[in-house]
Amino acid sequence: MNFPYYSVWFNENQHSGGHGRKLTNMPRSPRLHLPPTPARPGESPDFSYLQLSPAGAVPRPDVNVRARDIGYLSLELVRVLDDAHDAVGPWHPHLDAAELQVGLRHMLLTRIYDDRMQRNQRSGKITFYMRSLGEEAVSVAQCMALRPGDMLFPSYRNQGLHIARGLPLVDMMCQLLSNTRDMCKGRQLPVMYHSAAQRLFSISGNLATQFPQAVGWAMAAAIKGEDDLAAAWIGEGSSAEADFHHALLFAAVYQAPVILNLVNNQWAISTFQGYAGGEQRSFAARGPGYGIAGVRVDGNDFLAVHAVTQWAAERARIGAGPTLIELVTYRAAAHSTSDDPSRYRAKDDYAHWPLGDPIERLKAHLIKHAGWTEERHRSLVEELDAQVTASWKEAVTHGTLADGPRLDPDLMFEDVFKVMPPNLERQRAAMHAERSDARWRK
Ligand SMILES: Cc1ncc(C[n+]2csc(CCOP(=O)(O)OP(=O)(O)O)c2C)c(N)n1
Ligand SMILES: [Mg+2]
Repeated sequence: MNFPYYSVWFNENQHSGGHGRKLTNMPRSPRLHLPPTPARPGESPDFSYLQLSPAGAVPRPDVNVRARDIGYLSLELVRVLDDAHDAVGPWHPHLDAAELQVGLRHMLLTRIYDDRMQRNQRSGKITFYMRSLGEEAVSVAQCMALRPGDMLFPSYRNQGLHIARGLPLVDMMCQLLSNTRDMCKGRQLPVMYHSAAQRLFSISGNLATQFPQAVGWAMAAAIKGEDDLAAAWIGEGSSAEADFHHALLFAAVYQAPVILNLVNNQWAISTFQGYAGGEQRSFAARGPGYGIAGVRVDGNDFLAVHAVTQWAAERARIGAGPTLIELVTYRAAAHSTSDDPSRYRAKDDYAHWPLGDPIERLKAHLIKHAGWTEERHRSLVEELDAQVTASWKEAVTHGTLADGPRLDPDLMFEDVFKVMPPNLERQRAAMHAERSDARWRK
């Protein structure tokens, strides 16, 4: 089929980003609109579509405010760190220097871990990896603003949550290796960690399942009268799934103590966020539509992310209901080790991202206000680098892709059925027969 008008419409508007379109450019009869992607390979990075608010400019309402009275929070952008690296405005969380340094440490460890695992995949030591480069403040600041008893439902780009909750790196690496110490017993794609002890729910590769699961968990906590809350993370692309909407409806109706985090890193693999609905209105603005508080926050501003999460947590704990937080950030690296972003977006785009880098911004703030120095920073990087090296050395003693020890294949038949159905009994017997056959042939 040929759609001549649509391509004209697309070309005319592709650099406008959708916002502030002139009426003269609007079609005069119904037309299929294709959301524009701002910059393709070979073009200059273009972030003119991004709606920003100055640091310190957005008011901070009381935590018991009604969702319908704070629509502005879902359209503005809560920011604390300004361009001079000062913390300004009503959302300033006033964390002490020691706590901020812990935040910096977790973010740096996440980045160094990511970098090393990416290289391990490239040299064939693991099969697959996904980095969170540029998004470290989301997981780390949010985790630090929550309590250890709160239940977290992460996505595959939230390794900072596992690191900030204290899951040993060796455990995470053994999962990537699917070796004998893999907490998933070889049954999951690399990066799908979990930890019952740290209250980190299993990661699902089926996008957006985190939201209904977290809402259900929060409803149960409310029924039991507990004051632990649930927090979940999905990407902006995943919010196009029906699960997102079911979850918001249930959360609103039952006023579940839940924080629903939508990480808007602008991309869903090669698809720009406009196609998930970000062009006409912010993702956070979907909250008020359901009667849920919606807050749009600078996801690369550690202090703002911490403050907004703490606000939402307090709100949930006093029974004032759920919050939808849109964390505006940028996926600086490829989607995964199987992706090549130079095929679909502008080169050097991250260098032009208007909200900067979360680690660099917190570092600059600490240098200016909390006695941090380049020297201390360098030695912290060295220390964390050595920690990653030592952890990998230990992880491989539990098995690698090439060498044992290996997981017992019998494990694949366990943990699903209390009483094993006859077809699986037969398959297990066949496997045993084949394996003893193979041993006999040697
Ligand atoms: C239900 C479902 N549909 C499609 C996919 C394939 N898929 C995996 S990741 C991804 C992109 C998700 O983008 P986003 O939600 O923005 O998260 P991000 O990767 O940017 O963190 C897609 C389409 C999937 N895993 N599950
Ligand atoms: Mg995304």
